[in-house]
Amino acid sequence: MKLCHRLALAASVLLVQVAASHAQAPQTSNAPLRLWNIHPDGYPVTVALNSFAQDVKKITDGRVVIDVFSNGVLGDQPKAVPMVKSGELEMAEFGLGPLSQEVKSMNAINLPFLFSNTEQMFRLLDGDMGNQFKTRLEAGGYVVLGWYDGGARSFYCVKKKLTGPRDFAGLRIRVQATDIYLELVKLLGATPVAVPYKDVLDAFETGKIDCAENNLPSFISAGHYKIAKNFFLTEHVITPEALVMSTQAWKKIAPADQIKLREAGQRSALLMRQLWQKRVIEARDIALKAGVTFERPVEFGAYISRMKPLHQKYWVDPATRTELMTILAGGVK
Ligand code: BDP
Repeated sequence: MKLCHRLALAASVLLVQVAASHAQAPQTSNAPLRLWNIHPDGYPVTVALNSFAQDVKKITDGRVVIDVFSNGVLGDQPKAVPMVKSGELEMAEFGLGPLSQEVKSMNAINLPFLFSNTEQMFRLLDGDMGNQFKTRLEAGGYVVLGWYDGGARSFYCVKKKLTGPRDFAGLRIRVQATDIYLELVKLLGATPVAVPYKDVLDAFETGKIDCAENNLPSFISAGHYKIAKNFFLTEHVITPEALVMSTQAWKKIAPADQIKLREAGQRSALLMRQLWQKRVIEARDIALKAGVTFERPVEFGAYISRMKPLHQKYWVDPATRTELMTILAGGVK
């Protein structure tokens, strides 16, 4: 075969291959959107995000493709939050604590001892108040596609068995690096130590901290239960999380697909909330089998009165007052 024929043949083979690969690949006009997630495979958040990504690909006929990056491989939460705001990262699922560092009015829903259960919280979030929060977050750089469940957070320690408010004195307690959590721990008479989520187990092992606080599913999935066997069911913060998209990235999505993304986001949130209920029960069983002991406060009055300065601060702040009034009108612990 002459050289020119061989070249023509090679070119046509290449063309067929390119055409075939195009037939398989989705016809996306944009690069896949990266979705940040701190949790491991199988965790309710991760399962819901994967289902969201599949749903979106299907209902947009492959125009919007989402790649879920779990286990915090794209970086820790405190770094990821501003990256979504600036548009460096397109999507994420965040806890409200870190998010309220960027959008201050979100602090209203993150205060301690506001809700008795998640139903109270979701009644507000799925209604007008949730929509007001969405507007504020959107102005701050985050489009909310779904309110996820962040569960009820409680304290747990390696050595100390907590049973009452006085037991907190002098303990070094790991918190997220957010104002409310830092303040909350100080008001209990302990020392807050801000440690990124992925480093908490290490901080326990090296003795940098005595205790931490989190929900039961994270207590298990992050392995904290292997070392901190004394659990104190304070449920001091009942909090939502949010599936968010960077406002910058959102503007590049066609309006018809934006509607589809919102619908898929809401479906994933409902799925996540269902999975969460189940996971809390499973997590408790795993903890009990591993020898974790559970204590429960006898009454909450002493804790709530210690939180007064914190509640006061956000009560007088115009950025949070209206939301706080709405929440209190909806039921207090
Ligand atoms: C987990 C939340 C995650 C927080 C983490 C923490 O899902 O958003 O970053 O707690 O305590 O339960 O840092």
